[in-house]
Amino acid sequence: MKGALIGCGFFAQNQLHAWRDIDGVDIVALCDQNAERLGQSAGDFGIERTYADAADMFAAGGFDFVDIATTAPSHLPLVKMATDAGVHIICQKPFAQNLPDARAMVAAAHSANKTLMVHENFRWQSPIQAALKAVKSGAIGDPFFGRFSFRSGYDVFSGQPYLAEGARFIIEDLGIHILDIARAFLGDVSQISATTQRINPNIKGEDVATMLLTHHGATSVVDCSYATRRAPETFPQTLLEIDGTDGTLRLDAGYKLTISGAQTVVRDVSPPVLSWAQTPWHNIQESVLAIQQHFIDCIASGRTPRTSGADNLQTLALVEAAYLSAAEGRTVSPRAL
Ligand code: NAD
Ligand code: 89Y
Repeated sequence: MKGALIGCGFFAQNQLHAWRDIDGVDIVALCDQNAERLGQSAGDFGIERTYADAADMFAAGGFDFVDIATTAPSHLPLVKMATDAGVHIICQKPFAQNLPDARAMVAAAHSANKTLMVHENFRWQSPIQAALKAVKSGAIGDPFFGRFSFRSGYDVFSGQPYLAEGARFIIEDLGIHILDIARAFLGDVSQISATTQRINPNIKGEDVATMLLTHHGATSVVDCSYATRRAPETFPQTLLEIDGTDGTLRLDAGYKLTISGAQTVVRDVSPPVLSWAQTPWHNIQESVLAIQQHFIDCIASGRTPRTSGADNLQTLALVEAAYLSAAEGRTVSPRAL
């Protein structure tokens, strides 16, 4: 399968490495408005066809799918170009700046009969997958409570300076992944209430968010912070506590998975460090390979990806509902948005 990639920035390097690791996939064209980044990535990955303008790349064609690795404002026009060109799409998160844009992209892919998947990769991290497998197998009975926690003091702004500049920060950038993990474990959400805080005075958006979610038959707390200085520093680990009718599951710092039912089993579920990965990012980097492999497998077998564009509407609605809840000091139903 031949692919093209748009946006050769900070995170796209992981996507390019992962594509190289997937059998039967060849990235044949690259696009970026920034000539330096475009040239650097083309050289590093040996890709000959390069474009400053995505419209020119789609007009030239010659690929089956496009990987959109740009930030959210460009997603709608780029997805529309892709559906007009009749190619499958894998698009970075946050999928859209608002729900109407996200719905328009899902509708465009549906009309073109093309696969549209979002890089909602945190649930694809192998420690999270190990925990999910245990819960879905019934190891702790029916889950009735979850805590999904991401707290760190890691400097994400040096690699991604735009994160300090937006009116929104942690829910839209990082909380989106943790809300998606909560959905993966406990299902969709009927109500959410949230508070936000800004602790770091040098950024515009919120860097702390605490959210209470009502699922069908379960309640969860999703707490996220980039203002937490602690030892050990756990970036970029999501820590879990799930209580079920027959036991509990915990994913603690250092990728330690404890399942307590009739007996207690403790496992090290540390993710592998891929040849091109760097700690502590290896956890995220491995999930990039896993999600991209899933995208290819789904296209080949005609299945809908688990983190499809349509599925991601639910996660995006939770993000919008969390901001609305925090702004208005009330509980919000994401289904009403
Ligand atoms: P970046 O700013 O480093 O790179 C984006 C690149 O896209 C830039 O080089 C820019 O010139 C290019 N670009 C933007 N619009 C374009 C257009 N219309 N045509 C061609 N090129 C265009 O950003 P980044 O840090 O790499 O982040 C990209 C996205 O990845 C963000 O949405 C971010 O949230 C997401 N991200 C995801 C994860 C994850 O784990 N899934 C991790 C980090 C970042
Ligand atoms: O952009 C974010 C993401 O998706 O994962 C971690 C991150 O790079 C910083 O919060």
